[in-house]
Amino acid sequence: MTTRWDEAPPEETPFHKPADERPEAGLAPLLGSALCRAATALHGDWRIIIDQSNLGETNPMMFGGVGRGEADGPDELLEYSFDGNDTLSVPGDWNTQRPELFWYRGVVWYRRDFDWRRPSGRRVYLYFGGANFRKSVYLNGRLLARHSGGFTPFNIDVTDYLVDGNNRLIVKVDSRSGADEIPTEFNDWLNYGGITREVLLIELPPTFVEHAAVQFKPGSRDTLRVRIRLAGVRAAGAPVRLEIPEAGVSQDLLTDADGLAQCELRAALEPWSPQAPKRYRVEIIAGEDRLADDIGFRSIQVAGDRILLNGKPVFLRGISMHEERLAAPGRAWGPEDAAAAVDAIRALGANFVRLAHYPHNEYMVRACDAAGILVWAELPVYHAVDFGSADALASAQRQYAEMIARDVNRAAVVFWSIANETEPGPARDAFLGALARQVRALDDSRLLTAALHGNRGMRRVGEHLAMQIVGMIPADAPPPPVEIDDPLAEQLDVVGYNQYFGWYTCGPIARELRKRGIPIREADVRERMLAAMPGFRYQAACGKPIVISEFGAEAVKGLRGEGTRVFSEDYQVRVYEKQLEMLSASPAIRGLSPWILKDFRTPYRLHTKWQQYWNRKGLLSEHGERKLAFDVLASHYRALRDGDD
Ligand code: GCB
Repeated sequence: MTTRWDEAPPEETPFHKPADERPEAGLAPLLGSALCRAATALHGDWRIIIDQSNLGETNPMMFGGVGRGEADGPDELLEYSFDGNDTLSVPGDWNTQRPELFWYRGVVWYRRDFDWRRPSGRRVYLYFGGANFRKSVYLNGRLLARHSGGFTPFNIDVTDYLVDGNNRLIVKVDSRSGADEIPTEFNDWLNYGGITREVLLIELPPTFVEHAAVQFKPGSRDTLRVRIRLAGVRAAGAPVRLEIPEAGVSQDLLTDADGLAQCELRAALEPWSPQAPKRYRVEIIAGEDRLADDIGFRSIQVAGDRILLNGKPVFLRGISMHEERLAAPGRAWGPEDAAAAVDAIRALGANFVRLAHYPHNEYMVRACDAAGILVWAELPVYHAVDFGSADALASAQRQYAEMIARDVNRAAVVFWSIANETEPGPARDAFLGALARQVRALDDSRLLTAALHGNRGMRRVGEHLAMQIVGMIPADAPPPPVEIDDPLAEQLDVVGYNQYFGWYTCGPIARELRKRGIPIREADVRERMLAAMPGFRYQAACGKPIVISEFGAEAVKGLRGEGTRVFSEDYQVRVYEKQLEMLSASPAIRGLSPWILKDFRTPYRLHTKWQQYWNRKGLLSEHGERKLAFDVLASHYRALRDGDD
């Protein structure tokens, strides 16, 4: 190794660090409706270097000189080069593009050259739809910005850093998150690395619409709440106009000195709903800038333990999904992947999808908006986050703000979920309390929810079953109610609840009984559990509506089996049948999003025969083929739909 580690970056190295060390240093406020703007996409093959030891930024013989490009000639020793053969397609995860990167967690450097003529008097934003996880963005040799978080967009005002002719963009992507991040490194899904979403150059006039939120005022179906922020405003009184031509709306507004214009106005608008996902073309005009987006309007509220959509009770016939392609490996992105997912959701007869466990790409949310599919959106506050960490909270709050800024105008999004399966305790309660307050302050027009952990409720019912098996209580003693006892429920509008009766609940009972000298096979406990499930009742959670945000069982496509054979399609069917019977009997349950639409990749599933690093709870196989349980859920939803939509 000839590299000198002690060598300081030479003076002339155009390596420049933003003085600001925050993880989101150098970013411009997020552009709203970015996908609706004319843009130059920087897609296609980008040159890459895999930097497993994370040397690039610190070693001057390597990337200390990112701006210089390649060596001057054959005599200059630089121990890096982008000019080999290695490329990755952007947008795209790296795991499924190169076999050596399948399990890789670490740093990859991306380089993309592009031609640009500096337009005079116009601003230029470099917009990333999402890249996992920590990024540093260099343009023409300068480190312009950092961002962390794998699933939300960010943008940089690059106006002053572009040159006429060739420009060189280098992005460092480190797919590792960290103990004080959201999510942490421990997740039951493969956390694909790379620049997984769009990269756009967006040209803007000097004064432009930075963001606009146009939705019904909460609870109303005839009054719009409008909030428009212009960038480039120097003094109060900048004019901006809102038009919804189809509804005859034309409203002139003036900004304050910060560029903010807001109002409420009455409008006769046909509401958006799953049956009729009506969207209007909404135009915002500010000087030379004209931003148009298709926006639907609806109200979503709770009344007691009911969920009201446009004032009428709605039952959420849903499904959960990860952001993976349906019939090909890897992360989903773009209109085609979204259309395929929407087709599968519709084939189930669903009107609702839980986009788990992180913000999915904007194309998916827009496709749901167009198709009339209600959306549960969530942030990966997943399991054991370091709830005492101020950094983790700051990260969650920033990522939530980015998701809301991106999706605030999507009528389909009815839930903001703040957490999945977290354990109650002072630190967790304080963390999620702060997050809940922030989300409500940013957007009070959606319902706040979280997927609570069913482990304690399941354990109590399991203990009852065990006592029946050993004869401590009569066989016909009614089971205790499934109690949702997490104090977080009080802070939510709708209580999400994950439970796995019929799957995870049986082994622990059999093992515990055997430990106490009672010889029983797991198969027998499974049979007892399936027989008992239709009798389980869910206790109302603080009188609020409940959505069963997960249930399921694993099955390998094509594996058939008698009785309770785990991983067989037949047993998955049995669990679905009993779950649906059980859940239909508790009136406070106002929706379901079983786990999960499609088998998904995960480092957690180590059964080398049946799982092979796939979580097999999909109703579709990893190749997108239907398992038998798909039809069980579809016919249940068809029956529920009669008379509805
Ligand atoms: C859960 C988690 C989800 C897992 C699922 C499972 O409760 O929320 O991320 O993948 O269970 O399959 O165990």
